[in-house]
Amino acid sequence: MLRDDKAMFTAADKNHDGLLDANEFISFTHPEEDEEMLPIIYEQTLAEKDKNGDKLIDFKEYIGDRGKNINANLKSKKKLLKIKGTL
Ligand SMILES: [Ca+2]
Ligand SMILES: [Ca+2]
Repeated sequence: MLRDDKAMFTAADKNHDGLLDANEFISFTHPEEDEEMLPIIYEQTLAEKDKNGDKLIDFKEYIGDRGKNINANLKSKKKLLKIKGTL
C-alpha cells in the first residue's frame, strides 16, 4: 500500500510539536494498532483503491493491478508449460 507519509506523520504527531515521541512513533510506524489512525489509513486506502469514487472498495478495486498481474503471471506460466510440453 502506498501511504502519504506526511499525512501519517501529522496524524501520528498528536501534540503537534513536529516531533514523534515513543508512543507517537508507534502510531506512525504501526498505524493499524492505533484506533485514531484507522480513519487516515482508510482515507488513504480509498484514495488509492476506490476507482469509481463511491467511497467503497469492492474486491476488484482492492485487488487492483495485483489481480491483473496474477492473471498475467498465470497466462505466461501456462504459455511456458505449453511450450515445454511441445518440446
Ligand atoms: Ca509529538
Ligand atoms: Ca468503489
